[in-house]
Amino acid sequence: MSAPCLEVYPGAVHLPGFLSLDEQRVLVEHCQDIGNGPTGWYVPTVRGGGKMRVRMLCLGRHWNARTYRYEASRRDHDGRPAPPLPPQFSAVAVRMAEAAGMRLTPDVCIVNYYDAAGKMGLHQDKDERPDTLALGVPIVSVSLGDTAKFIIGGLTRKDAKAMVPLASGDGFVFGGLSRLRYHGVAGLLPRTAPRELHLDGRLNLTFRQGAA
Ligand code: MD3
Ligand code: FE
Repeated sequence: MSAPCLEVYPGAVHLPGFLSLDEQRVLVEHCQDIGNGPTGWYVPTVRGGGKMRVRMLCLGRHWNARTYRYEASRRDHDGRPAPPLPPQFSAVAVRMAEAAGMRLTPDVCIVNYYDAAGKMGLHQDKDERPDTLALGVPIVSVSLGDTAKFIIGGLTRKDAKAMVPLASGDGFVFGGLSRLRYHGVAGLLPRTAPRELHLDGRLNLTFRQGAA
């Protein structure tokens, strides 16, 4: 028995319903514990001065929203060292990559928290090390809570786009030729989270290699 595995584009593999409700609950609780602690959630301000429409938490390394570089401490926010990346989190990402026929050794997990108005504009993820990008080492995404309207395009901003609903417990692995595709989140489908998670909105975890 294995969960379904849908290759949306070469190297872009959707794993619907990969995580059990119990596995989801453990991740949600752990993220909320860190997020509500002293090195908790913040709203990044990007280059140009705009605020992002998500709350963020970087584990293992910090992604600086001003410089688009990874660093040890939250220099664009409160100067605190990034909380460690829990090994149980990384283990989930490694399992998902394996189910998609890929491999990564994550050194960072970026947790995005979307409330009802949360969204993320179209962008590429290319701040990781050049060798990681060139080799197509995947980013692994874990969705928890409300379903997201995830938008995926091509290698240029104007390419055709598709909408893929990402539901709670879904994995998505973006490696190989899909590693540099443009993507974003158009919004949430409100009140679609499993009630048992006690999560208002959505958490997305992205695991990355090459932030060190
Ligand atoms: C496709 N997060 O954190 S995850 C991000 O749902 C980000 O919070 C979105 O985009 C979210 O950078 C989407 C799915 C994702 C992540 C990385 C990708 C899709 C990707 C890299 C290349 C192509
Ligand atoms: Fe992204």
